[in-house]
Amino acid sequence: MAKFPKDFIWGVSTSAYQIEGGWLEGGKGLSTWDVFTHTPGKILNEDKADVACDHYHLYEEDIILLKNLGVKAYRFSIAWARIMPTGYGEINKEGIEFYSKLIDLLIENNIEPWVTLHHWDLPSALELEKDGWLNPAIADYFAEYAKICFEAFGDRVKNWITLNEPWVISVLGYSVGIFTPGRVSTTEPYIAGHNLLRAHGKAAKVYREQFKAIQKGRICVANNCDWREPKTELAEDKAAAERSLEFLLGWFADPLFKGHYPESMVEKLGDRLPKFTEEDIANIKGSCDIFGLNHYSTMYAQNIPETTTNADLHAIGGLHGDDEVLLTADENWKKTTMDWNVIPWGFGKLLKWIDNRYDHPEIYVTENGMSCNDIVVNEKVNDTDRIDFLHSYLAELSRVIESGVKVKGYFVWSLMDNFEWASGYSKRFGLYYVDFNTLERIPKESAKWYKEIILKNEI
Ligand code: PNW
Repeated sequence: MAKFPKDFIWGVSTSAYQIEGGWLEGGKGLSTWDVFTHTPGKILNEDKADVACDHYHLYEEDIILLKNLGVKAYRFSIAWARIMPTGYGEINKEGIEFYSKLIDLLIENNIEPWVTLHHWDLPSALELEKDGWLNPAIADYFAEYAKICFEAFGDRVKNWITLNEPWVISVLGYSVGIFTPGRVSTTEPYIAGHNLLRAHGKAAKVYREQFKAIQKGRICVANNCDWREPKTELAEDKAAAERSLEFLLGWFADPLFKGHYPESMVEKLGDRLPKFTEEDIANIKGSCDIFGLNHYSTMYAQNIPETTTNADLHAIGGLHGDDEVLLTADENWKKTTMDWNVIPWGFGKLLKWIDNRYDHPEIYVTENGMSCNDIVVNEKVNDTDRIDFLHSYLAELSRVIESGVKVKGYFVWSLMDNFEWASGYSKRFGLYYVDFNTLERIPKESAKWYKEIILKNEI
């Protein structure tokens, strides 16, 4: 048994597009994900999130679920197109009112709102008219939107996450093309990534200069990172694992915490990696009050020859070859239904790597969780695999905290089953089971288990 620190923040996470529905309601504009899911061939089973969990109508019920879990914090995202239907210009009052009511109700129930400003659902007009994240001007549109949110909600919201997983937006959206805007390019991922950092920087500057002194909140990015374990003891494989982490997390966290891209990226990418202006650096460097981490899995890493093309890499099961690293898994490792490896020690190693590389930041695990084959039997979902997963990852987390790494909070992905992007409704991550026909929510065994952990504050 290990105790967690007294003020440890226990939470759960969701995102707007994955749970809200109400895609044409309340004055909302279309987002890129609305358009993408309505494009044949993009999503498994042609699933769409027009209704999703219908949280837009059922949010009061969902706050009761949160209350029943006993979480101290709830991380959700704001749909930019609900606040600004085209992403710029006109403000939609109904959208502001929706989130305002949600925030008030959370606070009434003693649940801290943790708000993500952008969890991938870019207003479609910004994509169509302005080239989305490829256009440097997006940073100003984002800062304007962020300012409206700070103004409307910042009296009550004290924890802001500007962006969710800029790596996923850049790589899955602009290199692999399985997420919006569905592009396949060797240069665009780095332009999009660059503009995502610039957008965060400008929004953070607005917060720092115009709101922070009065509102006294904190701001950060939620970056995703899995652990990379060297496949062998060979120096070249150890270097490959390090390089893989740099291309995954360092790409975004190095500029945010150190003010420049990792050397390995500068070297390997040459002219494909854009350069920051002095103004960019002033906005970006040191702009995060805390370190947000979404963590799911671990892979082995080994060096591959520089001559390997992306096509070669895809043929051997790789994703994105610019780091010249081959990722593999041990066939004995336990896997989730996403095919992600369950390796709790990788979580611990990653947290120590972050602590060391970024000079001991306060870390919040803004997402961690497992997709399982959940089924309802006699009104129960006996998700023992998920309980084992959460137990082992939290036990690892408590050891890491014990060793001095400053992890201050943990959010399970996710409160309830929801729309899992390109996988549609085929993957279930929730502590609550959602029947997508009746929209009924049923607590899984893991929900009861998590509630106990929160109550005892120990694992
Ligand atoms: C995250 N990867 O997505 C997102 O923040 C959530 O919206 C999502 O539902 C959750 O994790 C589960 O997938 C990721 O390829 C998608 O490494 C892909 C990756 C990582 C995270």
